[in-house]
Amino acid sequence: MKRYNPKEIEPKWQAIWAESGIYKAVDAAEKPKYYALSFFPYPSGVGLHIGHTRNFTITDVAARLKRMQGYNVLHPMGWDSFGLPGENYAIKTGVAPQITTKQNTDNFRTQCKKLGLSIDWSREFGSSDPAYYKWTQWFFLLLLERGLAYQQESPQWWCDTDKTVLANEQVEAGRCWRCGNLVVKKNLKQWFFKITDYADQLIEDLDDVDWPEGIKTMQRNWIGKSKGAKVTFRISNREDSIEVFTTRPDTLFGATFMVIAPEHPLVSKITTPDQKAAVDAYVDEVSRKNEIERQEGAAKEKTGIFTGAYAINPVTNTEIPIWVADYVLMGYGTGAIMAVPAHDERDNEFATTFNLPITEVVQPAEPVQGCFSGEGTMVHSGAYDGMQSSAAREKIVADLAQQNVAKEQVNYKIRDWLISRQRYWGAPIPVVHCAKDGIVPVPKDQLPLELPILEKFQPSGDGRSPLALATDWVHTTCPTCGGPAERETDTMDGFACSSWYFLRFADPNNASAPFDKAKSDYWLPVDMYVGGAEHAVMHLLYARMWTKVMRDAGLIHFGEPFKALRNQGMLLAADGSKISKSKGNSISPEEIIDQGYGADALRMITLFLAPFDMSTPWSNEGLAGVFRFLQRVWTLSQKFLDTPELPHNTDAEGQLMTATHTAIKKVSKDIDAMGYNTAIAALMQFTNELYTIEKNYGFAARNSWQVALSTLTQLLAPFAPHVTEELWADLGHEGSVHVSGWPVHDESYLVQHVIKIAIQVNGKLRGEVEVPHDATQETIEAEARTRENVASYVTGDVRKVIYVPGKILNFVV
Ligand code: ANZ
Repeated sequence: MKRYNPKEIEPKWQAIWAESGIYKAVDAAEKPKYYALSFFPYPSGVGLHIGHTRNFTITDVAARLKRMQGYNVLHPMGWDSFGLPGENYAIKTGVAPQITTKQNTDNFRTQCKKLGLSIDWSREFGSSDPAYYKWTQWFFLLLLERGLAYQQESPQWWCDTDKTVLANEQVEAGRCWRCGNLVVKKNLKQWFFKITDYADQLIEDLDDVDWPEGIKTMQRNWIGKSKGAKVTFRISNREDSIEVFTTRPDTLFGATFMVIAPEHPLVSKITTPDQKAAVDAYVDEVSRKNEIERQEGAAKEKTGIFTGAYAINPVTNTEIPIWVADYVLMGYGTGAIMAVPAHDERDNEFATTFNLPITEVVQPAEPVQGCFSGEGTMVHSGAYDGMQSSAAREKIVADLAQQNVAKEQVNYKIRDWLISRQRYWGAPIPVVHCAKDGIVPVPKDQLPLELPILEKFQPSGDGRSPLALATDWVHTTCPTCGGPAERETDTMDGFACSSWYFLRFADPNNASAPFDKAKSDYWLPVDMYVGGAEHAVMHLLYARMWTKVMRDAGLIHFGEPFKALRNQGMLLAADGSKISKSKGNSISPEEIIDQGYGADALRMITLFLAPFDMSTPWSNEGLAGVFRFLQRVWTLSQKFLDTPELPHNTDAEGQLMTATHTAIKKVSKDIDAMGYNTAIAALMQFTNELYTIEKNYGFAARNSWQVALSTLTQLLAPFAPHVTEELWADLGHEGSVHVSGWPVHDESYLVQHVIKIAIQVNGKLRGEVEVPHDATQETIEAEARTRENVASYVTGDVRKVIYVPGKILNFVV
């Protein structure tokens, strides 16, 4: 008998697939299209890790299923190949990132091929290829033309380790998302994309996409739209006034003090001489704290200082003190608040700490503990007393608007996207700076503006990128006036490159445009996008913005790039801890394949351990288990092929057909819904059933066996593409199993001949009877009464019998 040896069959089929081009996506074919995509992988020096394996396999199973179901499938792969690690490696070793990137992508490609992914390799590219970043630069210029890219000096997050600025989205709890070090604010001139112009659309269009709710919520919160009002407070005995942003103008009568941020420009102006020393000391103390200390401190206990100045509450006309405190942030709203300690938690803590007056102005319908921040009935609010707070909110703003004291205002938390980086290994920003003409775009026919090859990679040290050291490259002429000019030396963040790559796969080799509209119209949007959850507010937000810009520029017809999104869960080490290089608990996909388990078993175990979107520990036993399962499938087919014809047997035939069609139904339902682990479990059960039938009847009913084993092979094909391809050929089929069509079940084989009915008395379960599936109510009643446990409760008059066909019979006595 032929033995199962993945080392033999896997490379063989990979070569045949490459030769036949079976996974090539055909542009604009008649068939319906399906575009399945994994997140853009960064080709690191260590090669594929087990997380990639899970990610790529999920997408591959979806792609293979659709291909078998008759779709024209696009399943491409490319590399997010610009980025810091390549450059840091170059600093350490002197090897140019161009060289290491090529080595790493070669390695990634080889490893992906060993996984048996059904990728159209003819569409591969990397974001650091000049032929690709030419168009990233082209998009930069498009944004510039449309007023959506600008350079501005402002305080921004700076990472001292990576020696570059970071976008807000790349700072997590005050730390650099890459290296984990604390970041600092620096005043720097940087490039921004105006993502704020799209804030409303980015919220609204989330309703139209099939994404995990958690990611949608994170995006909504990050954009942070809040409706409220801007209210102006006059300062006593001064010309100046303070503007605040509040979401609760209805609580204005309860504003008993004001708080301004320590960085607020009014602090130095309004502080009275007797308070100056104390205020200066406080502001200085705060400025020394980093953002984390500030947030943590503000959560623990409120600190602050009185300025000595007073403002006039515009509705009560009373004087209220103005304080400085670090729980008010300069970067949000106006950097100043009206404090309503009766109804805002933070203001309440502050008032309690510093003994400031607390006035209730909104009464809850029912008494509540602590500070009430909900809606209720207005009290202590003059003419507004008795109104509902939500109605009073609008009325107060409308009334104050007449005196120019308040106006409606919408605020967003999101800030414009900072995209310039002081790093070498990225796409150069294609503009020059001219003393006469200012910022001048590099003419589009001169793109790509290629990165010069550098010998030294250290950042220049003056806050500029290493490109500043390439003086020959930096000094150029102004495209407008021809005079001397300097090139921009910042490069674009890698997130710019990954904001449109999914479109390039529709037309990867186009030299005259980023993509052909007919091709992108055909292939896009992406039908199924799969990757980790960590990009919730970075890549997934940026790509949505670029897509909307392209739509507005008439380049594409849709506004959302990813119709469906799924996040895979993490694979953890066997002990449940996170896999990390430093812990030395990595699991190497390539080693597992080479040890002899093969790619098919590896693919299956990454999906069998748990639902694909849940994190789960790795299991070597599990791996051995799925390998044994594949071996059992293999052995059964080989044994069948080696067994001579037996006399026909109708029982065997019936059982084979029921098992087969039950499996088709269950596996199809689960795999369609991406219930991969349960689909695999159903395949295992189907295989066990086949073994039982074989034990009882041998391979009698040969035609039915041929159908059963061929069906098993097809149902298993998306998960284990190599072994199924081999078995499909062995079972005598022409062509590839992967384009053989998807089996369809026939309900008539599934009729259960005996069914179980639960018997209840007065709604309580008292027993169960087994009857033919077409038994009448009378038969079931009679059968039930023969059971002692039922009979003992059914004494005397039966008032009613309720029958739920096929399920429950209930005696009401
Ligand atoms: C008075 C008030 C009364 C408020 C009340 C809330 C409840 P969101 O929803 O996040 O937009 N605020 C405004 N600017 C701030 C800043 N720079 N730093 C800290 N807090 C600031 O929050 C808006 C609310 O947060 C505003 O409404 C303001 O407090 C506070 F019962 O005004 B509120």
